[in-house]
Amino acid sequence: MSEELDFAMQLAREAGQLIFEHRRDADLDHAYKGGNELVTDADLAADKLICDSIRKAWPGHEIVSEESAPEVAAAAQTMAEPVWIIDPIDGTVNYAHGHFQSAVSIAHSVGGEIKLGVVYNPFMDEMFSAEKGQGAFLNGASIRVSEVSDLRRAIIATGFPYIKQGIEPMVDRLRQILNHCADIRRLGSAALDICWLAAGRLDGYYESLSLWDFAAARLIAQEAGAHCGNFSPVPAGIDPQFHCDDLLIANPELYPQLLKLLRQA
Ligand code: LIP
Repeated sequence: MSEELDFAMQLAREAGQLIFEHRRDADLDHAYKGGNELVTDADLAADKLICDSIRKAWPGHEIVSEESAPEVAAAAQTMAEPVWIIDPIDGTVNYAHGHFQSAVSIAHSVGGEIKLGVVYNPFMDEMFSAEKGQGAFLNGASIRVSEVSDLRRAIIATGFPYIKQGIEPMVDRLRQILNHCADIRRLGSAALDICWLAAGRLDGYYESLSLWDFAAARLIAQEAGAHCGNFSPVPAGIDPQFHCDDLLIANPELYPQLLKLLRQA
């Protein structure tokens, strides 16, 4: 295990403990970024803990964070210095409503490649982790994607943006999936959706996101044997590891079938 992965796992657990105790012991304060996107004081406290710890341990590294440095996400792929990509609470709406499907997500990119990812759900005490080329793990045990090959037996996860304008194409894609697959799940945390796919609990996933939502989980799924891509063209010069639009992640048997379905919608 690299020093960076050990650091990321310890930090994710520490931030997870903070958000767990914060919700247990205090009333949550919250606000709406841009009038739509929920953020709680726990998001901000966890973000501060994570970013302060990174700056102390890795002073020369860059940070992309949903709560304190979102504007540099687009540059993450080409940053010269190593970059930490942070979502202090993925599944903020779930967290604010007392649900248990929320996680701390930490990824580390070097030279334009995501080298490690950690996603920790403190409410289930589940630590998903991966380093490039080293496999994927849940609480230290190796995980693999499902072997479901028939769409009619497949459970597919997705999600929807905070702003609902222009949602019609998403409804059309949802109709396609419901007409051809066993069922859908909308669990409210992209990072955990993708990690559950890596662990074989889901068979496919699609959504458009922000980089911090998926940077860690996408590597975990890839290391667990998933095919990770996009169901619309990726612009020239953009590496799919950093491309936020129309993500599609599935086991290798289902990926081409889902790609065809989503493109036909
Ligand atoms: C959330 C994602 C979820 C998506 C939500 C939101 P947040 O991230 O994890 O999959 O559907 O719209 O983007 O805002 O909780 O970090």
